[in-house]
Amino acid sequence: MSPTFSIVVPVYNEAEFIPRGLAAMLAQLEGLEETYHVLVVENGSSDGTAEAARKASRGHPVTVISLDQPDYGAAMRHGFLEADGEWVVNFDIDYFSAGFLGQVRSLEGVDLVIASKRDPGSEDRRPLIRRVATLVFNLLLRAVLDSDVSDTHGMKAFRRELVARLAPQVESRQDLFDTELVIRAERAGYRIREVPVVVEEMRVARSSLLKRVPRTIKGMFRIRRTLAGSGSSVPAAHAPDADTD
Ligand SMILES: Nc1nc2c(ncn2[C@@H]2O[C@H](COP(=O)(O)OP(=O)(O)OP(=O)(O)O)[C@@H](O)[C@H]2O)c(=O)[nH]1
Ligand SMILES: [Mg+2]
Repeated sequence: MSPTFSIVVPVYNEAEFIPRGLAAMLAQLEGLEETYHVLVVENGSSDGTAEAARKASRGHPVTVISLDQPDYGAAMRHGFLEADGEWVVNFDIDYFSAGFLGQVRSLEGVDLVIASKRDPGSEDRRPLIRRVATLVFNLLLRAVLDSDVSDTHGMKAFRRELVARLAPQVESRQDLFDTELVIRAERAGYRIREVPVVVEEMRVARSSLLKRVPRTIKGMFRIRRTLAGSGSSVPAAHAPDADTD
């Protein structure tokens, strides 16, 4: 039977952190009333990440998938399309919360739930530079993609039907896969709810903002071009209420 939550966790060169990160995640999930399955998707790691994940997940409802090329977006896409839960969720190995799943469960009439670091009720305990990066990203979502969503990075839960329909259309790989999926969902008229979150780093940040910022800006303009080229901003054929399949 398919679980309530399919949780996709992309991982890359995380052999050192996985014993702590995955154990903490599984300990939180064990407290859930709902059923769940975790899909750890590794690609291109050179440090034995997949073996570490298999070892740390023994005895738990976890599948570890290994692919070739290091690519966050490709790993997410693969995991999302494998997922068979009622809700398809994404967690990072260093950023997750079973409490978020409880919030998702309590909401009705929603297709996509985003734990937004920019929600007025959120508490972002990360260093100033990371918070500023999130603010800039938020402004770009508005300015470049004309979006009302305040955050697309981090924890999210999508109804499986949305994923099945829109994930195959997403062209972005690397960091912008989930951003494009959220924007496509917004433009297709899916019901989106943002919920507050407490963000605390489990380890020192390892990604370089210097490399990431120009890549993100370029990627957002590419999404804008792709979606402009795909017709109207609200493709009726994709709107949940106009389903003719
Ligand atoms: N499969 C896969 N996972 C990746 C890749 N790059 C990053 N990840 C995973 O994506 C998640 C988020 O990556 P992080 O390195 O924590 O990056 P971040 O959270 O955006 O930034 P900081 O934590 O602030 O450095 C983690 O679970 C990583 O292991 C990749 O190329 N392939
Ligand atoms: Mg992180």
